[in-house]
Amino acid sequence: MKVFIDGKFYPERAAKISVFDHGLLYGDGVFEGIRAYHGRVFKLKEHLDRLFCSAKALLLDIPMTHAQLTRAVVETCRVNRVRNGYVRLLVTRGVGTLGLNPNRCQRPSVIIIAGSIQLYPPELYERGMEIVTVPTTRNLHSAVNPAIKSLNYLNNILAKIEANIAGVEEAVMLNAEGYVAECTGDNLFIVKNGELQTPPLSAGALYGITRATVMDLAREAGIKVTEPNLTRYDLFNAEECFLTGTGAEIVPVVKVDGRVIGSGRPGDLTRMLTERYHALTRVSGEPIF
Ligand code: PXG
Repeated sequence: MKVFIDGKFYPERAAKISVFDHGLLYGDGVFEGIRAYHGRVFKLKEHLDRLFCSAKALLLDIPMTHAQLTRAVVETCRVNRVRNGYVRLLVTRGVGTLGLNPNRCQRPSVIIIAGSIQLYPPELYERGMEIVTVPTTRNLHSAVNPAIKSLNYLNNILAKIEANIAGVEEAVMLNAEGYVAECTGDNLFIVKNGELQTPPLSAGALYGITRATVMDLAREAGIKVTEPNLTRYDLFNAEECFLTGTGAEIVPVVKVDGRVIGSGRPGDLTRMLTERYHALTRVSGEPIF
């Protein structure tokens, strides 16, 4: 594997950054997780737009343009012969001193890794997943805004650990008001009266690119989509429930906090949207070869 660091490709073993990089010392930086399908980078423009928005919120100047990053991501897939895979793009604050002041950092670093990802076993997509609500709430907008895809993922990691302790793969995170926000690395949807519902971004969800894609696909199929505040009660009484994310794609959920959702099997609307999502990945994206 060859890793892109600041304009050059390095063999995996030589792909290293300084221990004085504030990305490591403080989690000061931003990232994107992107997928390639069938020789195309899926939704690359949307991922780069979100990367620039995350960086802007942190006053982090990305030392490359949108067009340069597009070329670099495609090139990283090409040199690694990744046609179906996963791209991790990071921008760190760069090398600084042992104090948290970012003004002491010389220049942000851009790192691009192209490899593969399999978050959950394939059977889980057939049978459906069990999830639980966890004690750790989603970050407040007034603290670290949950819209920022920063290198500091401890809020989500704590929730993931709590899910693991409960013996399940994924956690439902509520916000400080008790409304459903999202899961640790995925957005959450339910089906109610045949309509699709997902928490509003103001509830503390990431502006998920898979979320937006699924909402578009549902509307194209004539399904109404709304973004109301949701409580745990709404999840328990949903007809269907599923999660969306670049890594996870679309995961059916069949149990929440011990309550069986709908029939206890992946629902029809979930299956239909999954098929449409995979069909879209076959025809859309930035060509690699
Ligand atoms: N919420 C959070 C907190 C995320 O980190 C999503 C929602 C889904 O957003 P997208 O834009 O991907 O639909 C994410 C993204 C991983 C991994 O390694 C996690 C994500 C994406 C790719 C890989 O666990 N999370």
